[in-house]
Amino acid sequence: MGILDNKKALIVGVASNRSIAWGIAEALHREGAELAFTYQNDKLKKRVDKIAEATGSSLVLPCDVSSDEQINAVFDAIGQQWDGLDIIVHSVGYAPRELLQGNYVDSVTREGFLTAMDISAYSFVALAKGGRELMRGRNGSLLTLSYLGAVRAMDNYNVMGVAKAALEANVRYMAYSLGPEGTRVNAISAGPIKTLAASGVGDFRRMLENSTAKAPLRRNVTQEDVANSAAFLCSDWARGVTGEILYVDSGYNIVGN
Ligand code: NAD
Ligand code: 0WE
Repeated sequence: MGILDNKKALIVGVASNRSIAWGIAEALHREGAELAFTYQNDKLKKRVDKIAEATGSSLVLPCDVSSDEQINAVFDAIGQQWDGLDIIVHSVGYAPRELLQGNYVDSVTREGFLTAMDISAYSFVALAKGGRELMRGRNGSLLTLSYLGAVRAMDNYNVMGVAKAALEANVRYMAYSLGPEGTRVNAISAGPIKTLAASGVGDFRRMLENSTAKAPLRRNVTQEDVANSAAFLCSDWARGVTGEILYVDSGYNIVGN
């Protein structure tokens, strides 16, 4: 007996065994969900195949979220295998690397800004659009991943902070829009975790040390911490929760000094 028995979930954003999406996939599987996965490109296919196998999934589909054709193809394929869909996990973010360092106003460009918005914010509602009919009327749950840089100006996070702010507003508007058909929409704002997306970041070790020193729990969060909260938000135990940003960050965000 798991809290996600009989639920069908699509996981978008696995790139390695350190990906937050990988941890979420394991937790959803543990709680009884049946899983489908997407991979961004052929380079990542093997890794995603591996976790799909580990979680008994045979639905592994290509999806670069900048392509509406690929998004539509994903839901066509799911519709052929499943009678509906209960959960979409969106764990995707990208901005050109040069924009994630130094002074924000110096480094930002029109093109980089639009890319960050497209991949990190628009893609969440694009997936919601694509999956809408499969999810309608099933008490479904959409979940995305955000970061504190959405609501605070933080060194180097720059244009990603602006994109995460748009993502969090997206959560609220999507919740308002899809609530009448029973679909909930939430985000987890996670503390820093060493993943591929974090490994390109200068000073990441300093950030981890800073959060262990300042966070109420005096430790960094793990993939498992985020994954267990994700399982809750996707489950019927969270039936009354929508439009919410849940901080899973050892309490770092509440500290005022
Ligand atoms: P990750 O590198 O493992 O995952 C990022 C994913 O985005 C990868 O799977 C990559 O394939 C995917 N992606 C990027 N561009 C894409 C595109 N065009 N089409 C399809 N997929 C694309 O890193 P992660 O840390 O697990 O990141 C997952 C999410 O968690 C991101 O939204 C990130 O902003 C968020 N987050 C991360 C941290 C952290 O410290 N690691 C903290 C808070 C929030
Ligand atoms: O959201 C993120 C990661 C976002 C990210 C990371 C990269 C690195 C490689 C988006 N795009 C790219 N593009 C690349 O080319 N996090 C919350 C992790 C993260 O990234 C930071 C952080 C933290 C924390 C960037 C600067 C400062 C802090």
